[in-house]
Amino acid sequence: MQLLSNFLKHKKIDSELIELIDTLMLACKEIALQLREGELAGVLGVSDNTNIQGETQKKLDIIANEVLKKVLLDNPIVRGVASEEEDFPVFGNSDGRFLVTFDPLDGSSNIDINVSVGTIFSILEVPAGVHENSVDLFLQPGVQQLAAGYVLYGPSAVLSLTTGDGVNMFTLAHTGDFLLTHEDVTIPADTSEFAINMSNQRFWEPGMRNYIDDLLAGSEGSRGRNFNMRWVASMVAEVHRILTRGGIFTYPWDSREPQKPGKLRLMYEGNPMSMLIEQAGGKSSTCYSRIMEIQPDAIHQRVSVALGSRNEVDTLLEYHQANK
Ligand code: AHM
Ligand code: MG
Repeated sequence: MQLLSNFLKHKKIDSELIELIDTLMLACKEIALQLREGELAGVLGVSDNTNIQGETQKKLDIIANEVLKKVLLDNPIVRGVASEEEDFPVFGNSDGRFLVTFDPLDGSSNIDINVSVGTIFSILEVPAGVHENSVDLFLQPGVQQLAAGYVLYGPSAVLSLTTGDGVNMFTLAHTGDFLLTHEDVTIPADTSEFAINMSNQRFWEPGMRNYIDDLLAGSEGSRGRNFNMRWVASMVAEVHRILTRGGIFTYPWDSREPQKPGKLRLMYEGNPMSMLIEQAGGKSSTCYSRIMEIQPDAIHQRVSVALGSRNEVDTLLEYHQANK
């Protein structure tokens, strides 16, 4: 089995990008250790803090954020980082080449019940000739990502990574190394499995409501077959399932906060997950357009997300077109 860094060298990935991915994995290994200790390390439960989106931070949200920030900014190739848990980007070496955005611990409502969570990251390059540090450096569409991925902290810790040439998975071994365990991941184009928080049904647009109604009608409805449902409430776990066996995941716009496009964040969740899904042959959309082509105008911008098996996402888009 191949080591992550050897695999990337073999693929002729830029050596500084390999160094950055190694640095990220150093932080993720530390987070994996803290998660494994759980209650024993006194890291479960909520803190007294709220983040910029008004969510109460878990102790482990804060720990994971601090670990990633410190480890990344200690490396001079990093110009700056932007985190779901920080109000503003934080800058490091002014000559650094890379920008990293991350959700330190996605799905953190699962921490206290010992269910899978994950770290999601996206790597961008500092635009040429820009010397001033500002949030604008980060506001690049997803198509400009150099690399993206997540580490799922489940029964085993797994890195799913793309550098723009397919998706590969690496499992954290007891030696502390990430070893290649799944090469060239491909998502089946068709699926009979969907993931959505059904409790929000009454707040959805008609297109989404009609689409889900037809899935629930199963073999008696227009789709002519039965569909199964999964909802882990941890996007990393949902995307991992879809990369492994196909499926569709959506967190759509809903009428509770009509001015916001959805719950998930473009820079920390939407873009990196879209790059992984597209690189594995799947499709990712807001239900109307490609997520990775959105020009961001704010670092904590929200986005409506529908991603997974290509043909099923296309079907969902047709429902939205028909109900516009
Ligand atoms: P978080 O980044 O604050 O953890 O929120 C994102 C998570 C996703 O992982 C998951 O898909 C979704 O929120 C679950 O939402 P809900 O609580 O509505 O089920
Ligand atoms: Mg989060």
